[in-house]
Amino acid sequence: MDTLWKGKEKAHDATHFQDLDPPITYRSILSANLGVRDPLRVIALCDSDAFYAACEMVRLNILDKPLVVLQWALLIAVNYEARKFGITRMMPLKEAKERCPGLIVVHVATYKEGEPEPGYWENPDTKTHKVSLDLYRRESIKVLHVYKEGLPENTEIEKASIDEAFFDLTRPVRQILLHRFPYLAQPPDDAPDGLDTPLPAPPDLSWHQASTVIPIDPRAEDIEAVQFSPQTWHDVALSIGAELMHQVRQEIKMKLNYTTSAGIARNKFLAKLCASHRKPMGQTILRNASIPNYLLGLPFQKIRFLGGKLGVALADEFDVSSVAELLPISLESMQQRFGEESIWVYQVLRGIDYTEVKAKSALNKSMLAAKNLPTPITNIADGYQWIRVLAAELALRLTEARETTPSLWPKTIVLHARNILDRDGRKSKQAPWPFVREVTVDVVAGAANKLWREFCDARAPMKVTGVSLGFTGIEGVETGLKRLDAFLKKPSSKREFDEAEDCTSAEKPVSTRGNSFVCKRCGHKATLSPSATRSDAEREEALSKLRLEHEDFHVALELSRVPEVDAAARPAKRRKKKDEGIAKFFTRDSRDA
Ligand code: TTP
Ligand code: CA
Ligand code: CA
Repeated sequence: MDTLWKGKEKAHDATHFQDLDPPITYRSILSANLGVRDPLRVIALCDSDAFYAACEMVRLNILDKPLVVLQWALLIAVNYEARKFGITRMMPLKEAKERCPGLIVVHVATYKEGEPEPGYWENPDTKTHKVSLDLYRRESIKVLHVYKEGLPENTEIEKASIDEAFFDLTRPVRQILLHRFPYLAQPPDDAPDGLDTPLPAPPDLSWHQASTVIPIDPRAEDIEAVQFSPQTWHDVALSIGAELMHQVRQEIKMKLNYTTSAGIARNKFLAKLCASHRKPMGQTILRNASIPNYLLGLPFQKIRFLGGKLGVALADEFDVSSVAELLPISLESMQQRFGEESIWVYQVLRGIDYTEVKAKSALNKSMLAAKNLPTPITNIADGYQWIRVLAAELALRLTEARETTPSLWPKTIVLHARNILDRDGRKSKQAPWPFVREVTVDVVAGAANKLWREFCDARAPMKVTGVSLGFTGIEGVETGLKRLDAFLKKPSSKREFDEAEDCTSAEKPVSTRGNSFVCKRCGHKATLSPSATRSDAEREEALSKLRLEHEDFHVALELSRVPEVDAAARPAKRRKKKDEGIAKFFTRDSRDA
């Protein structure tokens, strides 16, 4: 594809970008799964516009007015109306108000001691309140549901942060391609290499109308002529991907009133990069031919993961600031300095990223409520009020999560605290979490208070500057059942606890008679509600459902006693791995939960 290099004065070494023009053959289009190296790969990233501000606008039913979201004294989200006044994130509130006297200022919801639910209080204070992001989490899940419903079933979706998701559209796009261009399904009889024959050139098509297409060379005079026609089948694939994204983004607007922006490209990092090209309510296509010039002019810190410590280290080590300057550095010297894994950096600079789009488990395995304390806790008694605030948040979040997955239960409750007068600094205490149907503030606070007392050493001085309370090992009962099942299949000598026998003894744990059954283990009697229309079979089924529910209860109870080293108890091991190679340069974005 010679257009790739056309128009660039300072000829760059085309060999750097060879990967961008792979042959596309009948075999490529007919393969069901070519994975991350698929030459027709289509990845999108969709990011909600001014997300927290948008959530508040929808909640308050305010449209088209300048609004900012405040967290303590900081502006954390600025809607696009307010941006017209030159207001930016992190600007002092005073300045923002001067720029726009009619500005609507919403402080994020906070938990207040003694209140079971977060609210929008007047003058919240970090000394007495704790920020709640629950509204945004909830809305984030709703957006994700619309993506899932709106896109073809074979789209892989990965939630990447509170307001972003990646989409692997390769499979649905391929289906559409074959449907629209059925002649691609079979090589012509005279094809020289059979399935390995390259596809014929695509017909003259235009790009998806509502998308912005990044030009191949922004400085070329004949931009229209060169850029505005898909020239490869991958271009056509990107354009179809853009149709799908546009449609689902419109659904989000219609159903939830949120606007979003998307980027569509051959891989994740490029999709993310070009998603911010046209905001708000825009979507951008970055075709392969446009990648070299797009990347060359870029300060490399703009690339996902190269913005942080790794970017700084690269700039320092090689005394460079742009992608163009980094390109001549050989893979060997990069690996010498930053370890094996820096091949990832080397590839990214060449427009390559083999990272998969992978749906994360629907269940968040842990939940954490944390608070940095502006006024440190110096004695046991002062801790209880904060624990109650954290307990309220956890109780609410678990209860809410159970609305969609009723069988959800955590295995462990963990309290972390940072005592700056203690040489060991941060410590955690944990306890198995009992199976309780109603997780109230009182129940959570009760368990947490106990951990707090264990944490506090009455004889030692304390100055606690941060506490967090969390649930870990959250699972649906079905998963728990499977795990228990696997566990019990091990030879008994390997079993780590005895009680397991109780809940899976060979004899049936319940006896059934008529419309009710009595559990032999706990004596609980469950009775079906009377129904005149029930047949015998239906009665049996209803009864066995009740029985299963009750057995779940016992299994959950037992599982909560299974000793397991969970994530919270493994920090040392993890840290070691993290410190190797380039990994140590990655810091987790707290919003990427
Ligand atoms: P972003 O997607 O970075 O920003 P945004 O959605 O507000 O605006 P844009 O239209 O440019 O995408 O972050 C998503 C939300 O995360 C944001 O609305 C507020 C929150 N956030 C913080 O709380 N602190 C921060 O430093 C950033 C960057 C975001
Ligand atoms: Ca956003
Ligand atoms: Ca974002």
